[in-house]
Amino acid sequence: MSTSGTRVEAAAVSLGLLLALSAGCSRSGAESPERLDLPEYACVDVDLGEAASVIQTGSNSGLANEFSASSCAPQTSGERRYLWTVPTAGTWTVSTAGSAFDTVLTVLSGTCDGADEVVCSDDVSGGDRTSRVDLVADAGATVLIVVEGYRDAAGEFTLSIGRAP
Ligand SMILES: [Ca+2]
Repeated sequence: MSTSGTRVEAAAVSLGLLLALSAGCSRSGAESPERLDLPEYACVDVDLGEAASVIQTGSNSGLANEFSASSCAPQTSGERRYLWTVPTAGTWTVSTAGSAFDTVLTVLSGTCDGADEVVCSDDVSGGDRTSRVDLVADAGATVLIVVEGYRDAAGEFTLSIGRAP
């Protein structure tokens, strides 16, 4: 009886592993191109998928100003937009620490045409003009992350996402 119980358990474990692997494969295989082709995410520059740790460098220099809806600061600069799917429930920190200019960071839920601001940040402090937000989210939630400059500020930036400390 205990032998049979062990077999069942082992079978269940490997089935679970197979399911997890195939789900992971289909997600990553479909990811960037297909998702960005969806009209509701046409504004997205980079699909970050379900990454649990992100460090992306980018630049908003010379880009068109297509988004000016952040409630944190006035912006006329161009922006970069990221799509990110929250990998596990909890509190996540999104930051532009290390950026070379005065950034504004906005996290929105919804699609490109109907996005609602969840949280935004202009300056971390009076002496630190980069931006940082903490986001409490459920697993699987999809958010748009917009990095831009205060007024017309532009340059090289770093976007980081990770578990809140
Ligand atoms: Ca700022």
